[in-house]
This record gives sequence, structure tokens and C-alpha cells, in this order.
Amino acid sequence: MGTKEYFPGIGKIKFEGAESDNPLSFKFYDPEKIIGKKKMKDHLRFAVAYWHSFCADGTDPFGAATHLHPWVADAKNPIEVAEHRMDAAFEFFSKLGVEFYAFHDRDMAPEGETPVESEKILQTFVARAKDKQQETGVKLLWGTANLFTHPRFMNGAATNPEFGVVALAANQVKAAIDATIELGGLGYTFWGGREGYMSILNTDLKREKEHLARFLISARDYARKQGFKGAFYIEPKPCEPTKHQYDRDVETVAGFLHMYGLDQDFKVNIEANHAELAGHDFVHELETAAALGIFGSVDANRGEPRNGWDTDQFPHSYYETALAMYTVLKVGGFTTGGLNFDAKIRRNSTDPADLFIGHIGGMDAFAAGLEIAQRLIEKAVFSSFIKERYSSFDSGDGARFEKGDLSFEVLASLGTEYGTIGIRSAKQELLENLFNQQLLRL
Ligand code: XLS
Ligand code: CA
Ligand code: CA
Repeated sequence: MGTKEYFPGIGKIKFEGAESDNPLSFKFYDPEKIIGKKKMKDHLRFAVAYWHSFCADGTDPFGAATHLHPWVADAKNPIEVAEHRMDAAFEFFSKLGVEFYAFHDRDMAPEGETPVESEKILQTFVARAKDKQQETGVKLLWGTANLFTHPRFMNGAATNPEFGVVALAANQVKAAIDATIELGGLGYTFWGGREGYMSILNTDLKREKEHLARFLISARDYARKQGFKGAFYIEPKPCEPTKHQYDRDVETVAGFLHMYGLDQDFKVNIEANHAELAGHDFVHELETAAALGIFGSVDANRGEPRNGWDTDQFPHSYYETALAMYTVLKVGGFTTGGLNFDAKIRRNSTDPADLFIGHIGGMDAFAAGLEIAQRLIEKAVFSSFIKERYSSFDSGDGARFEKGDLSFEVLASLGTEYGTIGIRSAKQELLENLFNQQLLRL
């Protein structure tokens, strides 16, 4: 199986260190290096996104495909394209040296004429992927269903105003859950593709949100019944393709999960670009998820701050990756989750090597971020400052307040005793300088 080589002339990518001039080598990602108590690769748990790397072809609203993939060119029909694509994908995962990948059902298997036929095709490709996983040791981080490309989903999937579409969406999700279980997936993701609306004039918002909850509850129950032990993720995004997406951001999703009793099974898959679209820092979304106990996995990419859309570029800011990894370390690291490169090379990056180079840059950025974050933890650069900043709650009335032992009247009466208080520097500039001091010590 898979005799043809799709990335000829490119071998296994190795760590060569920061001084190397070889663009096809890692400068900072040294998988076996121990950081704290774990190997770098076990902290970072990198995954490649099947859709951007092997299905996207550079098409944009203004122009035709620029990425003329050999796995498309050398195939006679859509099934053969999908077979060759899978060969190319696993060759790429192995050469890059990632441990995981993530996929939508339709990335891997073309849709058939009927739902029954589509499921059969998917099962064939799942069997093939299972062999490939065994052959290469690459594992599935999470699976998902594409509920946004087909025209039937133009008004949403679980939130579609037509019941028949909701049922078809369930049919597809059931097959994708079965596929994820069969492939030993550690997670199953729900990104609310078109779960949202464009105009309130044609939308019953309350009913749609209730339908979304009902759909997720029954999908969860089904998956658990089938023995799925992994995590369910909701991936927040504020807009695009709809104007108002229901899963706006981490805080919104947390409220929704609590309201419907889904918070034990569901966590969030946080995408950097989506955080930016929501007007948040990536690290704000990570910290919020950590604080609310729903930190799950990460879609590692970046947006373009001067564009208002989801550009899905490869991450490259060490500042951002260091901040992100700092939160990941503080929360105790990934369990089922990892860093999935939901990122695509630019339309005008057309060399086969560019796909490697994009991933290498992202992996190096997170490896460097991890090293910086570990140093911030070891040196307790911020934690000691923050501990001291809140120390008035550690004992006395402050501690009684935290425990809920003070009535509001008592709390208010205590206020009279404090007089003028509160002018204490928050030292932001100092802390920013300390951050930069560690950042440049790679
Ligand atoms: C789109 C999303 C999507 C999910 C998986 O904006 O990022 O790719 O990650 O459906
Ligand atoms: Ca994503
Ligand atoms: Ca995205």
C-alpha cells in the first residue's frame, strides 16, 4: 500500500538546532529533550489537520486552485483521489514526525449518492486509515463531521429550521463518531460550522439553541453507549460563515454546557484565530477554559490582525506561543488534547516543501514557547508576584470572605475600617520586561 512517494527528495525532518541553515530541519523542536518532567513531544502533542494540508488547494473567492497536488493529478476518480491523498497524508505525518492527526469525515472519504452509501465509503477509508496508523504509529487526536460544505447545511445542521436536515446531520455525526471510535480517536470535535444565523428576521434563536443542546446530548449518549471514552470538544468561533455563531467564545460555551449539564463530558478546543475574531487574546481563551475546568485541546494557528477573517496561518510569534504554553503548563498539560495545526500555507506558497516549512515553523514556535514557559514556571517569575498580590485573602477577613463566611452587611461595615486603600502598583511594565528577559534566553 502506498508505494508512490508524494514528497520525493524530502526525508525525515530532524532537529539540527538554531544554527542550522537547513529550512527542512527543526531549530528548536527536539522531540526527546526533557523539559520539566516530560519529553518535548509529550508536552506538545502535535497534530496535522487533514483538511488544510491535503484537501485545500489554494482556491479563494477570487481565484482558482494554485496547489496542484500530485495525489489529485494522478488519480482517475474521487475514490482514487482519496486513496492517494491518504497515502500522501501518512507519508507527510511520518516524515514530519508528528504523533497525531485530525480529520473530518469528508476530508478522508468522498460523499456517496445516499447517506447509506456515504457511510459505506467512510468505513472503507477508516479501515485503510487504521492500517496506515498501525504501519506508521501515527494516532488520531480527534475526528469530526463536516456539517457545513454540503448545500443542505446552508441554514445550519443541528440548528437547521428543517427537522429532516437535523436528522441527516445526526446520521453523519453517528458515522463520524463510529469512525473516531474505530480509529482509537482521543477526542471528538463539534465545531458549529453554520450553527448560527445571518438575520434575526427569519430566526427563532431560542429554539435553535435548544435544538443544538438536544443534538449534543443525544450524540454524547450515543458515543458513550458505544464505549467512547475520549473527550468531546466544542470549538468556539464568533462568526464566519454565519454572522452570529452560537458557540461564540469559551465563556459563552461554558455557560451553555453548564445550562444543559454537558460540562462533565465536553471541553473546549480553542483556536487562536477564532479567539482573535472574538476580540480576545488567544491566552485569554486558554486561561478562561482553565479557570472554568473545560480546557481540552488547541487548534494552533494565527490570524492576521488587520484582516477580519479566519486566515488560518501557521503560528510564528514566540511571544504568543510562550504565553500559551505557560497556561498549558499551569493547567497541568494536555491529557486527551494536543496542538493541532489548523493552519494552511498561503495560496502563493506553491512548492511541495512549503507544507513542511509551514509546519516546521509552527512546531519550532511552540517548542521555543514551551522552553520559555518552563523557565517562567521554574523561576516563578509571575506566580510569586500574583500570590503576593492577592495575599489579603489568605487570612483574616479576606479568607472569611472567600469562604462565604461574611454577610454583605459585615463586609460593608468592614469597609469603613479600611479608609484610603488600593493604591498599590500592578507593575505591568516590570512584568512585561521580565517576560521579555526570559523570552530572549533561548
Ligand atoms: C473552521 C474550523 C474547523 C474546525 C473543524 O473555522 O476551524 O476547521 O476546526 O471543523
Ligand atoms: Ca479549528
Ligand atoms: Ca479557523
